[in-house]
Amino acid sequence: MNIEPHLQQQADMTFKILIIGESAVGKTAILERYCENEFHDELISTIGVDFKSRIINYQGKTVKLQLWDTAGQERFRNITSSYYRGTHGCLIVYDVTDITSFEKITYWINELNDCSTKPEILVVGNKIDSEDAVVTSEVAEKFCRLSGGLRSMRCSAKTGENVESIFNVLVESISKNKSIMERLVSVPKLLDDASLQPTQKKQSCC
Ligand SMILES: Nc1nc2c(ncn2[C@@H]2O[C@H](COP(=O)(O)OP(=O)(O)O)[C@@H](O)[C@H]2O)c(=O)[nH]1
Ligand SMILES: [Mg+2]
Repeated sequence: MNIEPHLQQQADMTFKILIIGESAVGKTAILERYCENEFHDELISTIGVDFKSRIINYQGKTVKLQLWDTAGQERFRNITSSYYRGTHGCLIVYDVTDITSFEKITYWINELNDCSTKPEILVVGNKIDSEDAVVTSEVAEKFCRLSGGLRSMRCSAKTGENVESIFNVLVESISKNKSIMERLVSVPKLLDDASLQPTQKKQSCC
């Protein structure tokens, strides 16, 4: 799987991927690392930016990943229904140095469970470069097993460790999910960038 910038205009399909989780866990940092290979030490303001895109080559097809980041709405539990609508995959991110952010994963799983069309979910522990890690991979994996068999991975947006792998695993899960792929084929226009503006308040999801 690799970046093919010259293929930007000719993607065979588009996956809508959300990055959710508590504030300051590193959602925006993961996106910046994945899309721009950059890292900033300060809190990154996401105001005005709804999503970034990256084109990958997966099993001979060009896949456009439309990667949605929150602009701080997660702090106020104020995420709109259009943000979740049509989602194919979701990273639920926590900070391995912050137990509270880990405990809040259940809240984010429930948000996605409200969706009529279930996305693929990957739970991601970020900041593994830090010496202050308190959430071990064993604890995270056990929690994920008990939460319906979710997958759990860890990464560092700061060093870049595992960031590519996380997206690769999520893309693979989406492409193996029959109901998601059938939906993609039947509504190919659903994910036009212009039709996905996060303007609507969350009422009934999806
Ligand atoms: N040590 C370390 N710090 C990180 C990492 N990822 C993000 N941060 C820092 O955590 C803070 C919050 O990151 P940000 O991406 O803005 O969090 P968001 O609110 O979830 O989007 C910033 O100060 C980042 O520099 C990481 O992998 N390791
Ligand atoms: Mg952010």
